[in-house]
Amino acid sequence: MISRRHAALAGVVAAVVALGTAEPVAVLTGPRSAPLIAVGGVVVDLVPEPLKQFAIAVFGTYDKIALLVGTALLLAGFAALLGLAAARRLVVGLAGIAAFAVLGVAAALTRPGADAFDALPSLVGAGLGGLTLWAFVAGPLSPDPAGADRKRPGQGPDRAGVDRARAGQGPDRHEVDLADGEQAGAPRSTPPPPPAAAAFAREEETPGGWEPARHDVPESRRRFLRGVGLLTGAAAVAGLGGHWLAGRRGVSAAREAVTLPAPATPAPPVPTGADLSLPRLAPYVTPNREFYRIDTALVVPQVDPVTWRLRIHGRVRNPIELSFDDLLARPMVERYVTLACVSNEVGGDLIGNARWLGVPIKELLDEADPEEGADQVVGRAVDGWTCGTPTSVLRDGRDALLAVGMNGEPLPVQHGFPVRMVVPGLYGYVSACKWVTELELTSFADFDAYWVPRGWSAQGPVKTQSRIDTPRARSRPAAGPVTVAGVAWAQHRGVRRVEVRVDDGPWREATLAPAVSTDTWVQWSWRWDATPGEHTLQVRATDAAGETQPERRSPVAPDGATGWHTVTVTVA
Ligand SMILES: Nc1nc2c(c(=O)[nH]1)N[C@H]1C(S)=C(S)[C@@H](COP(=O)(O)O)O[C@H]1N2
Ligand SMILES: [Mo]
Repeated sequence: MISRRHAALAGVVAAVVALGTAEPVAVLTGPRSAPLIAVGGVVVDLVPEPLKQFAIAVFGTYDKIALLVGTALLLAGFAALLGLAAARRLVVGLAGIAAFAVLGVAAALTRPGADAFDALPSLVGAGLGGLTLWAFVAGPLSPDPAGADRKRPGQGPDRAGVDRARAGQGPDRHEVDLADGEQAGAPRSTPPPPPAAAAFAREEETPGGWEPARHDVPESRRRFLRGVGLLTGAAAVAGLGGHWLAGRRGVSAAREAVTLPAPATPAPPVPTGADLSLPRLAPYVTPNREFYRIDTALVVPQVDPVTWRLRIHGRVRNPIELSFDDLLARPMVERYVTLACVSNEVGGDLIGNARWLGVPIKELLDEADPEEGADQVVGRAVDGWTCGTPTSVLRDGRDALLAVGMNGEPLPVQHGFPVRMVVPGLYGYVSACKWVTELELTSFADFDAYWVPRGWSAQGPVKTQSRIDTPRARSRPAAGPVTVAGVAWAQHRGVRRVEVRVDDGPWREATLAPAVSTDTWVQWSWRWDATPGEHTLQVRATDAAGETQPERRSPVAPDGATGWHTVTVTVA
């Protein structure tokens, strides 16, 4: 009979085999069909909003890794329990694996755009995982294989021989084993258990109605442990290799092959002085690799520009379908636009400014000719994610783009390659569809985009905000003149004024750096004569319409945080 520790280990190894062997299969069927990713994707779509907020708050943009690691740990726990169950009744363990297979298959098949082949990784993985569990618990790799050990000790001639051979080694054999360096890989039996444990072991062993020959255990245990090592190693190789292969099937090569056309209308140059270039102050233009990333995709969608198509359809008189080349052939405009996430807390960094190259969405919509009443344009991504943008906003003349370029490069894959939406003045969740393949004209009454049923507002204009970047909270600037600086934004309206105050004193007007347009954030600075002691700095911005940020703190849900960014420093 297999011990509890071994049974739990067998369960975990079976799970590792299941997940590892599913990976190479997923190379053929697509990374989203791998069980962990498929189930993780469902979890992302299903977890209650507060939990997701918590995850973003705690793990920031590492929330996905946290989710996968958490899922893996949870799975390991379940697998150990399944191993224990299997030791009592194998069918129970196998049924547990089958249940996980059903979960994996269901998750993979319900992902947007899935086909029947997506069931394969879970099925193959579960099959091999089940086989592994059987082999360890009741099959040839069992630390106490049924075939051999269900015989009474001393029954067979070879067994008797072993018993005899070992009998002479005396009671100290175990200690010899443990002390002998040369025996590193050799069977190790633990010292005789204390009486209580022995009783427990005995109890575990009784249901079979037999007593194992103690001297046989090292033989079969060695086989068991070797099996554990070999199968774990093989599953790891299969898993990592499959993962690596899947990565090679990605679109980074296709991305590198893209040559962006020159813009018909280049972006206005960044005015001198727009970037104060202060340490710790966010640069006016955010480099691509530092640009925040927020999306629901557990694996970054790999969209081949050769097969990419954009359909503009729904309530339009002229449905349009465009290829990537069609898009690139159109006159491109280039614009600086600051993108912000609705989940950005006061003082947070889920915001960035980039130079985007793309085709005005307005021109495409004008050609498609929306019907009256089609007040919502639903951007739909390859991964099924959707956002709903007011048709009026997309047609009011602002630089809403179907973007292909970001800061002079094709869009990074994480940021939506080959094509995404960028709409000045709206939070990303209602406007910035990455990996976009459809623009569907509908109405707000008829369709709720991804985040709306999850408690977020259907309308998401960016709220006026300001942030202190320097000095940092809890820093210790020296007494004397201190440059207080940060960024402020009110995309498409523009920032009129930024004010700073110290310790609830009078508001002082900060100096605004120039900006390219009202669609980007602006840097501000204010010279503070800092006196020793603890001080609280606060900032607030007023937009071009004269509206000042409210002091009242409101949470990010349902339509963006409000409140004044406040930092406390100790002047030395
Ligand atoms: N396909 C897809 N596009 C998406 C999202 C998503 O989850 N899936 N998230 C949106 C949100 S909430 C934001 S804030 C922006 C962020 O864009 P970035 O990752 O390029 O900064 O993308 C938007 N586009
Ligand atoms: Mo967002």
